[in-house]
Parts: sequence; C-alpha cells; structure tokens
Amino acid sequence: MDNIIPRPVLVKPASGTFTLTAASNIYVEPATPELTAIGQYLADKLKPATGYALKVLPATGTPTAGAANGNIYLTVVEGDLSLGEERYDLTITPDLVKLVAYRPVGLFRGIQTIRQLLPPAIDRASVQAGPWQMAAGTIRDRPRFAWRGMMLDVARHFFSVADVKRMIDLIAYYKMNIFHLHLTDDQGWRIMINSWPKLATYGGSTAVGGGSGGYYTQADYADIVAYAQSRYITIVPEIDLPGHTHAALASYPELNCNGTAPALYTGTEVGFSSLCINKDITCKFLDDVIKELAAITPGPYIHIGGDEAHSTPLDDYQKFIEQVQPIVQKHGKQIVGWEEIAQSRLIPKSIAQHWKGDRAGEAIKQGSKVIISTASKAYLDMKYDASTRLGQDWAGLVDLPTAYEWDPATEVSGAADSDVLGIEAPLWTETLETSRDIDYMTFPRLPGYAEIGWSTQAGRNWDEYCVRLGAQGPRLTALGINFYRSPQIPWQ
Ligand code: TNX
Repeated sequence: MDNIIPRPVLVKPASGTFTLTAASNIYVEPATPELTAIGQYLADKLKPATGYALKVLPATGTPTAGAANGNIYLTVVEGDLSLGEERYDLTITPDLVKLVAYRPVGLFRGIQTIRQLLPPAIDRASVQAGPWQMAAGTIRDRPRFAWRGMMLDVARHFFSVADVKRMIDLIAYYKMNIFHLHLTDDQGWRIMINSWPKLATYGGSTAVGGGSGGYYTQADYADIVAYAQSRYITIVPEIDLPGHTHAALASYPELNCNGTAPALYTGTEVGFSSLCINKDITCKFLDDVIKELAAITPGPYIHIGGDEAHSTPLDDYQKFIEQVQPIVQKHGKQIVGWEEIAQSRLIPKSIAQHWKGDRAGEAIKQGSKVIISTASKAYLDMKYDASTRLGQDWAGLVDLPTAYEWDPATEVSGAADSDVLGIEAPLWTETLETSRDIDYMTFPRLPGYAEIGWSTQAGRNWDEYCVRLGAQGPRLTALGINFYRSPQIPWQ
C-alpha cells in the first residue's frame, strides 16, 4: 500500500490480504452502461496476466466484509462533490474489494490504484503464476489539481494512432486526465481539414529530417478521442498559430503575404514563419479550420498555440490573438494558448500555458487561469544528463529530482493557488522518431509529474518518492516500457 504513484491522500493499512481468483466477480452498481464499461475495463486489464475472464455483473448492495466471497464492488453513490468528481474511497478486506465514488470518473481513477496494489506481474501481457494478492486497508483519495496532462508533439515527427493510444493508456495508469496533441507546426500538419485538404496531404507529407510524415484522418482523430474518453481523459487539440505555420504556408500560396508558397521545411529552427495577419483569406482559413476541429472535439478546449511568433510584428500578433479568440468561442470552445498570448487582450476563460518567461503573470492579471509547464522542470524532451542521446538541453538538464522537487503553485509570481489549473508535461519530438524514443524520455519522469498534479505538496518529498518510483520499475518493465534506468533511483 505504500508504493502507489501518485501518492494517495490517506492510506490506512489493515491486517490480512485479499486474493483475486478465477471465481472473483466484478459487481457494479448502478449497472448503467457506463459503469458496466468501467467494470469491463478492469476485467480486461486483469485478464492477460491472470488468465481469468472475470464477469461484470449488476450488484444490489455491497455485502459486508466476511460475506463478500472474494468479489470486487464498484459503486457510485450520491455525495458531496465539493471535493471534486475524481474522488474515490477504496476498502480492502480479506474477502472484499470495495471502491466507492461520487462519479464514474472517480471509479476509473480508483481502479488504477487497485491495479497498482496487485503484484507488478499483473501488468504483463501473458499469463503469470500469481497468487494475485492485495494488502488489506483503506484508501481515501482525490486530486490536488484539475488539470494533469501530457503533451505529445506529433508535428515534428508523426506518430501512429496506436502509438498515441498506448501513451493515453499509460498516462491513465497514473491518473492523468489531459492529453494535449500538438497537431501542427512548421514541419507538418497532422489533421485532415476537409475544406483545406492539402494542409494534411501536402503539409503533412514530411517531418524533421525529411521522413515521410503522415496525418490523422478525421476518423483517426475521432478514434483517438473516443479511446481517451473511455479512460476519462480529455484531448486538447492544438493548431499552432500564427507562427509555427510553415507547413500550412507551403500548402496554400494564398495564405502567404506575397502569394507564393515556400518549399516544405524539415529543419528544427523556430520562429521564422507567420500567417499573413491582414489578408481576408487568413480569417476564412482560421474559421474553417477551427470549425472543423471543434466539430470533432467533444472536450471543451482548443489550443491555439501562440508561442514564438518571432516573425509576426507585435501589433499584428495582438490583433491576431484578439481575432482568433471570438472564433474559437463562436464554435463553442475555450481557448488555451502558450503564455505569449497574454501580450494581447484575453477574453474571460482563456487559459495561458506557462513554459518560459513571465507572461503567465500578465495573463493572471487579466483574469485567466494558468497551466504550468515550466521548461526547465516539466519538459519531457530535455535530456536527463549530458550523456542522454535523445532530446535537447536549451532549458537545462532535467534529472529525476529536478523533475520532481517543485510546486506548480509557486512557479508564476503573484499567482494564487486558485489561479493554477494544474500541470502539463510537454514532449517535443524534434529528436524523437519512434515509440521507444517517446518511452525513454517520458519514463520514468511522467509518474512524478502525475504525482505533482495529484498529490498534496505537504505529502511529497524526494527521499520517500524515489523509493516508491524504484518499486514501479518492475511494473514499467511488465508494461514493456523502454524507460531510462536513472542511477538516481533505487530500482527494484
Ligand atoms: C520551444 S515550448 C517550443 C517548441 C520546441 C521546443 C523544444 C514552446 C511553446 N515552443 O516549438 O519544440 O521549444 O524544446
């Protein structure tokens, strides 16, 4: 019970152990399609290693401990939502696992705790010996922050739907709830926009280093969104504007101020491209792109980028951000942008993402909330140490303690706790080409970011955390993750 990541709010061990057997059932109450699906998700996660085909059945009341016959009960009850929708209470006795939440999402988060209470071999893809025991006790848990995310850059290098789903599943294990997809950049446009098809077919045809690139059809994107939804994760799609737009400019000559399309770009410079702010066609382009993206995005957010627009004059930039916000709003979505957007007037509910500099403070003064992604602490593409083969080091080296020992609430000066929505760890992929590369930079730092977002600040310290992370080693191995075996961690 002491090895869970993220660290729960309250853990009270008791004596005895629960043993999962082939005869265990998973009972859900009320037996709605949603709760049945959550029960089935748990059954599916337990099946490969145990070989058990656990049944998901409707329950009528939870039996008292002693009469529960080794079953698992997942229940949603009415209750005080002031502690958040993701709250759950877990009780384990020698013959009962009882998980109670106020919303289905709370059950889903609690199931990740159940998985981590079983032996690490539970995460293997083939049948293992068992026994499948869990220590008895109670856990009471809820997240500190509402936004606990990872970002994947699929523009610098493209990653398949299967690669993306795999990451969604892995962040779900650590109770994260946001997956930000950086869909467009100078080197590639990765989402089909039916009214501007060459963005994807031509603008998406290459990548950093000159590879063949790729893009998601709208059906692919819908598939990713549905997969994330079933794991209670919101997809935040980003169209990076008005800089980082070379792939769009290369696809349509009319988007350029001089009417001429440049060649595709496969390098790694930033800050050289800009939409032509004062052309009418730019407005139509924005409206078309955002309309189509909003229509296939059930989540409340669209990320408009806004970073490093070094080739857009400041007054044009301000005008542009002020133009694009009502368009996003008109299509029913809330704006997220990198902190540079605070140079413009922000409409209420726009969210600024802090990565470098002090613009997030200006956003807060305008009434916005902020997401914390400080590059020198939370960038998954920074090298661990000088010998790391992949990644970059412009924001510094981010070893395991650097990634873990900080508080999102104190990153932006003048921010109150209530100004901070949460944390996000971005993975930029200039140097990353394969799913194994993604794994290596993401793990083992990601469980720490998940914990920073979920667990109380007072309950966290490095000396204690690194032991728990060490205990996750066999799980990461069982999950087939190509993780960096940092010498700073006492791996089990
Ligand atoms: C800065 S972070 C960028 C990205 C790069 C990244 C590389 C941000 C908002 N912009 O365009 O990929 O550095 O670490």
